[in-house]
Amino acid sequence: MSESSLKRWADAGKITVSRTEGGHRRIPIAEAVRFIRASGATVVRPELLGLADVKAAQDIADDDILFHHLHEGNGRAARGVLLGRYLGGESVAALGDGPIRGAMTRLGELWQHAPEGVFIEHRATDCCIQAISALRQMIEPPEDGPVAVGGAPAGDPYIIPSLLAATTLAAEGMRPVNLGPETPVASLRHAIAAHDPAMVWLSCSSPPSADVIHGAVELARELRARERMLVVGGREKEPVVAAARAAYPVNTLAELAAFARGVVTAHAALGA
Ligand code: B12
Repeated sequence: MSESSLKRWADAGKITVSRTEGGHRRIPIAEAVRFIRASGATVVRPELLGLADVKAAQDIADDDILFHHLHEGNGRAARGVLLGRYLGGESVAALGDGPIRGAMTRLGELWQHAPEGVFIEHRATDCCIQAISALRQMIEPPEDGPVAVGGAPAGDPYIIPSLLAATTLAAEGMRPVNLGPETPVASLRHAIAAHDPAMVWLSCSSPPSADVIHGAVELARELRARERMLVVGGREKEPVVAAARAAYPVNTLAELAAFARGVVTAHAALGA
């Protein structure tokens, strides 16, 4: 687009800019990304946004492409696919529930068929974490958005699910504090005391121990008494949600996004 249209949109408030001391307009990357998604603009020269590896949308829509790049350990290409699809308008939740989950499931089956399967899976996991982290960095939730705190419980080493939950929440306007894998319930309590979150998430990918289940039951009760919610997701959430009746079971990131929208709306109404 031309410089003059850009200036016009900025002055009309369609793009939020700040001014340098010299009076020049400055557009934060997160704001540029928001505008591109909202307007359906095509990114012709991604390198100008510092996104050198972003691929043209038509080359990356096929979910096999992400699997292929992760399988080959090509982190730059995997990042380009995710960022390109996000800029093209797909939501973080849809990318997580769809191509990312699909690719990781296929990668997790390799060890049964090939001796080098574990090596490929571990390499792919690192590439995938880096790609999602790049996406996370492009999303700047509003400073007055409601806080969410969460992680995976003790004994659970899985990084990607909680990282995706945090990125999904940020995309919906919440400010996530992701404590990541192996987080004891006691540490979640410290984070809750420090941040007063509107929502707490627990991502369960490993079968939870009796201690984890007990801790989640207590935490869910405490949070409900304070009108806060504990949402529990992940492949191994069933034992936790069966015991913790005060917790909200959530199956997908799309559902989590819907929950977050409700929290953000309620928060805005309270602030207004
Ligand atoms: C990477 C990986 C590992 C890595 C993790 C690295 C790391 N630090 O993150 C390591 C090497 C540590 C590992 C270890 C093991 N693994 Co493993 N692993 C995987 C793999 C390939 C990918 C996991 C992943 O990140 N998936 C991507 C996420 C996004 O998908 P997801 O978990 O399904 O999450 C989705 C939903 O559940 C939901 N969700 C998740 N969390 C949350 C939270 C909230 C709040 C919400 C709303 C939603 C939500 O949203 C996500 C998107 O839709 C899976 C394969 C698979 N099917 O997932 C095997 C897999 C889970 N592992 C498996 C196994 C067997 C093991 C080990 C026992 C291997 C061993 N012998 O040591 C250990 C056990 C570790 C433990 N303590 O539990 C099996 C489990 C089989 C079973 N059901 O019993 C799988 C299925 C592989 C397979 N097909 O055999 N693993």
